[in-house]
Amino acid sequence: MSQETLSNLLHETRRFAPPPELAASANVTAEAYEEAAADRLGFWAKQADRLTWAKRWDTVLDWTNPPFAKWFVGGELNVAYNCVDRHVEAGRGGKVAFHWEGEPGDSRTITYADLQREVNKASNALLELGVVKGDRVAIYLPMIPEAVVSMLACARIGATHSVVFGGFSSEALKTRIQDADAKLVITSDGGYRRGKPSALKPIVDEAVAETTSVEHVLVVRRTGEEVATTGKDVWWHDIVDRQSDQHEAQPHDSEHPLYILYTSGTTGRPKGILHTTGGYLTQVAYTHHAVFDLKPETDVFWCTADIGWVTGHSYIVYGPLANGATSVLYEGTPDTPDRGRWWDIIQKYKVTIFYTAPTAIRTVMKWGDDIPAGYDLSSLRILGSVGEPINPEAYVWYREHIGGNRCPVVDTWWQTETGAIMISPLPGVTSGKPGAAMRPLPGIAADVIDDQQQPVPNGGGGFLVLNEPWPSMLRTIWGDDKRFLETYWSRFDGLYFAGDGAKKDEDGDLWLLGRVDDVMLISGHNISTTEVESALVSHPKVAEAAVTGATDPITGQAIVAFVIARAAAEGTEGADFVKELRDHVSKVLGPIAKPRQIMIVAELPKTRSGKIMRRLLKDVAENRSIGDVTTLADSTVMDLISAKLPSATD
Ligand code: 6R9
Repeated sequence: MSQETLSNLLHETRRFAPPPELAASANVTAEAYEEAAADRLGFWAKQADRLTWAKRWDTVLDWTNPPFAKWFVGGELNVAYNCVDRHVEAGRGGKVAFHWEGEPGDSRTITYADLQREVNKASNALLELGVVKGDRVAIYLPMIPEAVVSMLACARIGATHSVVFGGFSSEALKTRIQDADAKLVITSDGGYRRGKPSALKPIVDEAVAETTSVEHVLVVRRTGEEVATTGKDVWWHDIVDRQSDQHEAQPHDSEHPLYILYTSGTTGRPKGILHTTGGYLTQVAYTHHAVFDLKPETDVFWCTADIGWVTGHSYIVYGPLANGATSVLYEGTPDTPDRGRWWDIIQKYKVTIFYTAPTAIRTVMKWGDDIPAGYDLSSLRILGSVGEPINPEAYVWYREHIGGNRCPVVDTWWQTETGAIMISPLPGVTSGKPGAAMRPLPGIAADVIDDQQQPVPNGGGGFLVLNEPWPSMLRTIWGDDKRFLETYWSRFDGLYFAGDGAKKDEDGDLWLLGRVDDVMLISGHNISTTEVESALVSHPKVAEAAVTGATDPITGQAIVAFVIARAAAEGTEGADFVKELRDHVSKVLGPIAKPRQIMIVAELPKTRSGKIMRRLLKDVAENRSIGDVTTLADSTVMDLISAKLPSATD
């Protein structure tokens, strides 16, 4: 039996130092780590001063009743004022807040002054519809400016928003409306996706018909397609457009509920993650400033996430706007009208900071290097990654083919629950290691521990935990304190357990190894799916890989891999290729990690936010009927993979 909690098989020696000019003018230097270590709460108080408070707080942190934290106790502020009005008051009303790009090619330029008028009008419309402070509002919209305006209008009047991703079913929308007891739903006739209008309103009608709390449905006209109307409907252009563009923002308590965002994790009933006001805005503003080195005067920031995910909340809306940034907001998919669309947008708006997910990076890698090579991407200076571990090879590809070998890549680890980035390089400080999220940010305390709650030594792997409360932490699961305690605070005494495995390398830097539920037990060794996937992706013909453990009579579990080949690669079928890949993994990680079986597939099952659903692959690998596929982005993917099964054994 091995002593380790989680094996450390992958050894990566490449290093990328920060570009000297970037380091010389970086927003945050290495001193921030020392400063925060010397006085963590003082450090966060200083960051809270980036915001404009109507009433200053009395106490930075109240942790007398853990894990129920209160940050900036007694303080009062208005989030919308901080994100919009104060920039206009400072004379920056003419600055662009969003370059919005519709999928069909239409666009809108929205300045901070425009945003202020729109948010004020929407706030007045919500009030006319009877929404008051403390009410919940469900937002089910495509990536159009009204999505941002709706969120800010809620924040302004103190209504708590619950954004539901526009790709979710009416059933998912219904349960979220019910759980939050939403009074209003904001939606649109539809949005554009893959070159055609995609309707949303019928989905809302179906959901709302089965709920009792909703009084009105506010509908934005986006596609102009015919929609059925119900007695609850109000058109956005009928009610919002005629409102006054003046609205005086009232301050709200620092712990006032800002939003609920449902996260399903990999299994189980969705959890309504609750975020509040002062601490949340402090940490999203600080991390956006620090991790992306944002220079609001010159940068153009683009986060490709959907507004329905936490990444969209924190790094499209609240962080960038609190910092007065100029951002890109794009409605559609990366391959409409062709696979160059994202690079075209970067070229058009001269994007300087680009933040996306490993799944997207691996997809564009699969499509081929020649596509981004056809565009001018020289405006870029920093690249970010979020959502999954980034495989070293995908990181290096991203750095080279998108970043022209000049831009640091920041791999940012965080969760819906943490609200903001927690572990990440600092682009002007850290020498990046491909695949590593590196260190907790200044002011954040994280560690990797074993099952006895002891920190693992350098070189060891285990459970990622957060040792101290942080400003943007979730406050509870909406309506379910007990589940909040059980889910996050019960496994280790006094620590927040994130559900992820991680390792500390020889220098003590952190590498994320995926969800601990996915860890495989092979002949007594705990092997992470991430390391085997990264080894597969390091083969030049492989674009993407997903790995799962399947029951095995000899080794307990055996490794089964699903691989997508790069489009331009040749000889990617048949037993020879499979053998080549098995040998490759064995060479990179050691014979213990050699997959028993490899299937070459065209697609992998992913959640709508792009995370691989290994649970479903395990069903295939163990020849079971396939489990719940309702959270899959494309439910036909599993049929394709299952059909591969008979010929796939090596
Ligand atoms: C922001 C977001 C959270 C889970 C998290 C982890 C995975 C996110 C990661 C990462 C490795 C990174 N994750 N970022 N794993 N490296 N840089 O994605 O929130 O949708 O709640 O997912 O995503 O497993 O626990 P959310």
